[in-house]
Amino acid sequence: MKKNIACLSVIACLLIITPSNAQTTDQLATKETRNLLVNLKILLNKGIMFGHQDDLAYGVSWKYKKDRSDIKDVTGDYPGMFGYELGNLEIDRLANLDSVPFDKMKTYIEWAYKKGSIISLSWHVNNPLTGKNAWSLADGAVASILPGGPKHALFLTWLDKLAAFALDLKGPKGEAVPVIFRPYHELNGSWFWWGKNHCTPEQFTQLWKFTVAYLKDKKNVHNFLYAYSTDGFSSKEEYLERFPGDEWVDMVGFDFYQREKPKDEYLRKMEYMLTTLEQVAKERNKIPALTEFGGKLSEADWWTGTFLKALGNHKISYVLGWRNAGLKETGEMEYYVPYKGHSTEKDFKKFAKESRILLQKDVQYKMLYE
Ligand code: BMA
Repeated sequence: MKKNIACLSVIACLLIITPSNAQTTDQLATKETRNLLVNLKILLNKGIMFGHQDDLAYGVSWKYKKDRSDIKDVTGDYPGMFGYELGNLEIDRLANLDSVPFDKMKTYIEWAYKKGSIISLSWHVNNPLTGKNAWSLADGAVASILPGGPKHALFLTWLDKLAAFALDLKGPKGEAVPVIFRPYHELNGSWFWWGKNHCTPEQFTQLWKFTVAYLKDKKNVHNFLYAYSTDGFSSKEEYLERFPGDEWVDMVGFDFYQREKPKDEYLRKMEYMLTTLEQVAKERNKIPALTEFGGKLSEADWWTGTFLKALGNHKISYVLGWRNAGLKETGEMEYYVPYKGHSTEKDFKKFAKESRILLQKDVQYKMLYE
């Protein structure tokens, strides 16, 4: 009898922790997607994946060179995590708002998956009400696309295109490539049409839920984990004000750039936000991540002198450095990770050698999708 009970409890334990039982937002998430969620949780105890937006597409002084990456140029290895951006897919452009062709993006994503890195997709989606870009502000844009709204049908066609792209991402065995989808980001700011001053918390959460439900239930997209990602915040209440609910979110994160902030202020804010984020993640059984960052790269030791200190002993899944756009048409220089010859190159190498900073080779053998 006792033996039977022991047996049963072992079986029960196994059932609890098997990936097939992972609590993904999407109950029908693919095996690889469920495995990813379980493995991300385990990996929290090992280190932080280093990510870079548009890494394989271009760097500060180059564009579309096979296998090139500013991170690889500097460290000899690729990022453990890659970010790509879908804005303009919904209006049938061949390239996204930062000129990355979607067919190339697809090959970068499939390559990253094959190499064992993880992938996140953001979506600076155009304003469905004004027909202009994501920064085109109009009160009522969110309301207009909710069920019953005048732009609802149009927005569904945009989600259809997003779904088609997601379903077309394939691994070597024909399996769908798991992706962390991070829509409607920086939602507590007001610079995007879905931002704080342009819709109520209820409208925002409705938008979130209907997007997720439509993708998984109507379009059969089962390779998404969903990331809720704010901008910087100053209280837990602010962070959670527009949180759609535990059953609609897999990951929690925030975007934060140092810009002109003095080091002390940056460190203080990061410490507060990462602590709060970890608390939220723990309470709600979610995976925490720094979903975008950028630092003061005029300081030669920024990586070990500031960023590593900001990360402290926090257990977060990944940090995503934004894009190395280089010199833009506006005359502005934009980059967030070093390139060969940059003044922080040496310090970045030191940073990347830290055992808990994970590049591609460090995550590869963790087999995050198995
Ligand atoms: C911003 C800038 C823009 C870019 C946008 C979307 O932070 O990098 O140049 O168009 O992100 O990627």
